[in-house]
Amino acid sequence: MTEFKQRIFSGVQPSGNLTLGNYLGAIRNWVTLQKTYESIFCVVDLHAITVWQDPAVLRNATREVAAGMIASGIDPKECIIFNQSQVPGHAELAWIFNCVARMGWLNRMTQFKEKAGKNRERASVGLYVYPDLMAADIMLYQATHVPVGEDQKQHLELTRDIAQKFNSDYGTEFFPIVEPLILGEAKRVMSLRDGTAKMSKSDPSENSRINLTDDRDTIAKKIRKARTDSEAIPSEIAGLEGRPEVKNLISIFAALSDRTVAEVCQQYGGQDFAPFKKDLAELSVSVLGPITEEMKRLCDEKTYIDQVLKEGSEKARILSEPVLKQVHNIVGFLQS
Ligand code: AQP
Repeated sequence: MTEFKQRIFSGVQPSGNLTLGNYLGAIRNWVTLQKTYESIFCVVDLHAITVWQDPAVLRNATREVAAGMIASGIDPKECIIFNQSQVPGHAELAWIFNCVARMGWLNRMTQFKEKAGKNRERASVGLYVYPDLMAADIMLYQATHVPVGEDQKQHLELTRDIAQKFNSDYGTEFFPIVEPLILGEAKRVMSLRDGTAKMSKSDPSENSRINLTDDRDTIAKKIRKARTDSEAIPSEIAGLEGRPEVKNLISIFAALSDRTVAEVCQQYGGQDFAPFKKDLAELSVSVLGPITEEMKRLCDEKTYIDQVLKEGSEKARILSEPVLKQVHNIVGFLQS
């Protein structure tokens, strides 16, 4: 068995404002993991253009997502932070993986079905092969672990399938079989308006999500308006069954306060939602407020952010080039 260096890769699309979902499902866990793993964090702009992005908005969002990562505590001196399009190996390995992955595998991807909706025929080919690019992002660095929200679990299973098929097709153990790291009490943060839909940057309803750029009043207003139901808060986890909106708010509270869902149920059980929502708004502001402030400050320092991304890209290229060269060799591409 090949021994791989323990390495993390993960990314965020610059397809809008960072949300509480991105923070709790991914970025916050990265901050903890960067202390124990060699870490590579990527602003995945190639993924973002699988749906139309205005070029000027995309440029801004790329800087803003990088600023959000740094403001949340990702240390550019300890980790590699870069934007995907500055390292050509991602697109190149994705092509090779397009030739490894099977149509049947991609046809099962729920994210494509959700995003393409009824307009499947009009969706971009990029959106369809998005998971192949994601597999390439990870395998380009032979990463062993990927911290993500629960929504990305299926794509990581596909990454494992692609790595396994590549290894078996070419009689090698070149690619590691990656392990997902899905951590915390809020693994899938749901929309504040609909507890059955994921909180998402691109949801047309602003009130469905909390953005890392929201100010105190906006956060309080969104939480006040968050959908609940007419029953009291349950005092046990079992009482959350069939109440997705309530479960979501309790999970967010637990994650933000570093407590368990059971503990939060115990504290607020039997009460109605008004005091709970008030406390949740205060808690959210106290955790997110300093991040928002720092993010704003960093967004004004475009030269600094661009420099971080440039240096990160150079480091990423140095790591990725020998991997890609070996892939060329394994596949049989003539190298002069
Ligand atoms: N609601 C969520 N709960 C938990 N984790 C989440 N993540 C995203 N939304 C939630 C995690 O954040 C990381 C980056 O996600 P992404 O930006 O690359 O893509 P996404 O999952 O498609 O996120 P969005 O916000 O829904 O973007 P759009 O609207 O553009 O599609 C991933 O680790 C993801 O699991």
